[in-house]
Formats: sequence, C-alpha cells, structure tokens
Amino acid sequence: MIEPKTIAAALEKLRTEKPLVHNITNVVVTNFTANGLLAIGASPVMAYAKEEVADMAKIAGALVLNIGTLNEENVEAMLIAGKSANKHNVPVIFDPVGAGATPYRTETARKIVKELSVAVVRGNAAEIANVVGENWAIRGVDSGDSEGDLIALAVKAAKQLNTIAVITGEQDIVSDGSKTYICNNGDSLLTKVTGAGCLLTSVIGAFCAVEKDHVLASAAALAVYGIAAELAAKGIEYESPGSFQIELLNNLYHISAEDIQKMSLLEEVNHV
Ligand code: ATP
Ligand code: TZP
Ligand code: MG
Ligand code: MG
Repeated sequence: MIEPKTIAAALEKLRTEKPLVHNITNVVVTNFTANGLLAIGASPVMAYAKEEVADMAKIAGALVLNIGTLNEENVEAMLIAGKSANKHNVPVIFDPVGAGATPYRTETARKIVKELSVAVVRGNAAEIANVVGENWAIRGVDSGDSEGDLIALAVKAAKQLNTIAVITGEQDIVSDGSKTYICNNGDSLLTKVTGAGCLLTSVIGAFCAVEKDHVLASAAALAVYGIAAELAAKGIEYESPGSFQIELLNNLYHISAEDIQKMSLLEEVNHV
C-alpha cells in the first residue's frame, strides 16, 4: 500500500530538490508542459539539437521523450539523448503519443523501447497496446473505445518491455509486472485540454528524478496530478476547459499534503 503521507513526502522532496527535467516533446504541448513542471516545483528544459542533447540529458534528473510531433531529426535526437541518459543512470520516461495511429509512429515507438532502457512508459490504453504489438483502435492521438483488460495490459507491457507501464484514462494503472496500483483521481475535463497526458508524463519524470522507486514515483505523480485536476474543476464556475487549464496549473502549485491525505484514491491491486 502507498499511504497518502508517502505521496506527500515525495511531492515535498520534488519541491525542495527542484529537479531538472529534460524534455524532447511535441510542438503542441511545449509551453504547457514547461509551465506545469514549474508549477509542481521542477525545473524544465526543452533541448532538441543533436549537438547538445547528450550533454543536457546527462545533467538532468530525468529525460522525457514524447513522439507527439515526431520527425527524423527529433527521433534521432531522442535516441542520442536516451543513450546518454542510460549511460549516466538518468531515468528515461517515454510517451508514445499516437502509437497505432500510423505505421511510422508505431514503428518509432517500438524502436525507442527496443534501443533504450525506458524506466516508465506512459500512454493511453491503445498507445501502450500498440507499443507491445497489439492492435487496439486509436483515433489520431486520442484513445479509441476499446474495452480490453487494462490491468492485464499494464502487466504485460511492464514484463515485455522490462519497464514500468502507466496506462491512463478514466482510471489510471501503474505496474512493474508484479506490483500494480490503480488511481481513481482525475476529472473528465482533462480530456478537453490538449497536453494533459503529455504534461502528466513529464510530471512522472519529475517524481522519478527525486524518488528512486519508480513505481512509487509514478503512483505519486498520478495521485497528485489527479487531485490537482479535481481541485481545479471545483475552482471554476462552470464547465470551461480554458479556465480549467489555468486552474490545473494553479493547483499543481498549491496542492498540499492535507489535500493528498483527504483525496488520494490510490489502491494496490491484488494479483491472483
Ligand atoms: P488521450 O489522448 O486518450 O486523451 P492522454 O495522453 O491525453 O490520452 P489521458 O489518458 O487523457 O492522457 O490522461 C491524462 C490525465 O487525464 C490522467 O490524469 C487521467 O487520469 C485523466 N483522465 C483521462 N480521462 C479521464 C476521465 N474520463 N475522467 C477523469 N480523469 C481522466
Ligand atoms: N497532436 C500531436 S501531439 C498532440 C496533438 C493534438 C498533443 C497530444 O497531447 P495529449 O497529452 O496526448 O492529449
Ligand atoms: Mg488527452
Ligand atoms: Mg497522450
């Protein structure tokens, strides 16, 4: 069991240490990701040039790779950065945005998990399924309506890729193949803000930078992010995605140990 006070302690550590998080991400979410990382207490940097990514990755607390607007140049940079991070024990967090939508995305996502040692892979169910060779429906970068067994998928992905798999949606799952947690925090307005998933992946990176147990780090990130979203939804007058996006940043900044204690919906799954 991961207690709320353990999650709060991880957040406190993040805010104290302000880890440098190196992101090679997509053009849609860059500014939102940097602001979200600052709000939670991390120090974001976006660096893409193949001439510098190895040097940036090795001094970072975590490297986040995101293929949302991939092209040959940034995929090459991701592999260079990832190899440097692996060499220097910097955790690599991977968001396979849109895997399954086109053959190029699927093949690139599979290449990244094959060539790099990835600490955590985070995506919607269809993306994670496509990375591990299954063919779940996906529409562009948004998950389809598949009704598969998400816990089984997370366990399979973790074992097959030798990583921690995080599958998000209405319910979030994190598994290293033997320990599995479900997090029920969150708000449906997150699906109306582009980059809500990408920012979460970078927030997982920030937690992994300060907490060596990456299952705990990922679970803590899911709970903190989901609670911040619930507080954000409460803080706006009517259902409005624009205001919610800003309130999400505000609540990533303000979320307290007391909020976590009262609101955490993180549970361990008992494997049969
Ligand atoms: P997609 O492209 O399918 O939207 P994504 O990469 O944006 O995927 P999500 O799965 O939407 O990522 O997850 C981002 C955050 O939104 C997570 O914290 C998740 O818990 C939350 N979330 C997603 N859908 C819902 C929902 N219906 N209700 C509550 N929270 C949700
Ligand atoms: N197109 C390419 S990347 C991207 C879009 C709309 C952003 C996806 O962000 P998220 O976090 O997966 O919703
Ligand atoms: Mg989304
Ligand atoms: Mg996504």
